[in-house]
Amino acid sequence: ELTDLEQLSTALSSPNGKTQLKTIETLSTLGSSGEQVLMDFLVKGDRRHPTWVQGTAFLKLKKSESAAVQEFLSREFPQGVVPLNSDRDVDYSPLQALLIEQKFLEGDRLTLLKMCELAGESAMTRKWLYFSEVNQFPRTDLRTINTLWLVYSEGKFGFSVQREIWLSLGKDWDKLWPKIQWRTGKTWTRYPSEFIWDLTAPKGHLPLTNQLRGVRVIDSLLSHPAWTE
Ligand code: UYC
Repeated sequence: ELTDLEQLSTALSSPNGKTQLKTIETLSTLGSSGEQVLMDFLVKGDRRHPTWVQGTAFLKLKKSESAAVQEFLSREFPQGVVPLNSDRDVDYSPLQALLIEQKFLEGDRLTLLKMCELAGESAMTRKWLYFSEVNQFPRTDLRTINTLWLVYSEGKFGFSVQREIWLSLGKDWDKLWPKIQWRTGKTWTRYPSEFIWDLTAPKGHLPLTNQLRGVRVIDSLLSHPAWTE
């Protein structure tokens, strides 16, 4: 016969995301025994490929007042749960820190700056991207940026989420914009005040790609081999 805690531990690996989210919620109301289940879950997980479930468990533990939990986190995950791989020596730790704090507006701005850094000096000065630079991005770096967004947003944000929605709409940009609330009717959503900078946003709302210069940059991002190879 399974104890309640064992059942909750098993439910963390349910194929149903809503069940997983509720289970983390429940465990976080059970004090140290619930926290222990969440810590075991993080230790057992695949650290090279963290999912948003691990990210959500990490964020819950981060809020704990227990010294044992905080020691565990600073020993096992001092910077967070996402490995910050880069083929061009870009440091994504400030981005990870902002997303852990759920500072999505600042994280969005830094995402653009980090992609400019990835593209090189001229993009860093320009502060915006050419689609041809995005095409040359290493898969490793785009995956790192995407995983950071995904893992600290309960799976809601990230280029791969936008890509899935875009594909489901037959790659029709005019259908994508209202779906992710970048446009309402004929009106573009105004940057930054009208965008939603928390998890109440619709799926795929963040990160933003400015459409002032057309769709080529977001097309390169969502068509990148990072998502298929
Ligand atoms: N902005 O409207 N956007 C900016 C978006 C458009 C404009 C930044 C997204 C439409 C100007 C980000 C949408 C438009 C600037 C975004 C959006 C427009 C600016 C900061 C919905 C007018 C000042 C980063 C599609 C009708 C900067 C950056 C400039 C900035 C994002 C205007 C992240 C998703 C077509 C004037 N907008 N942007 O790129 O470049 O500067 O002059 O998309």
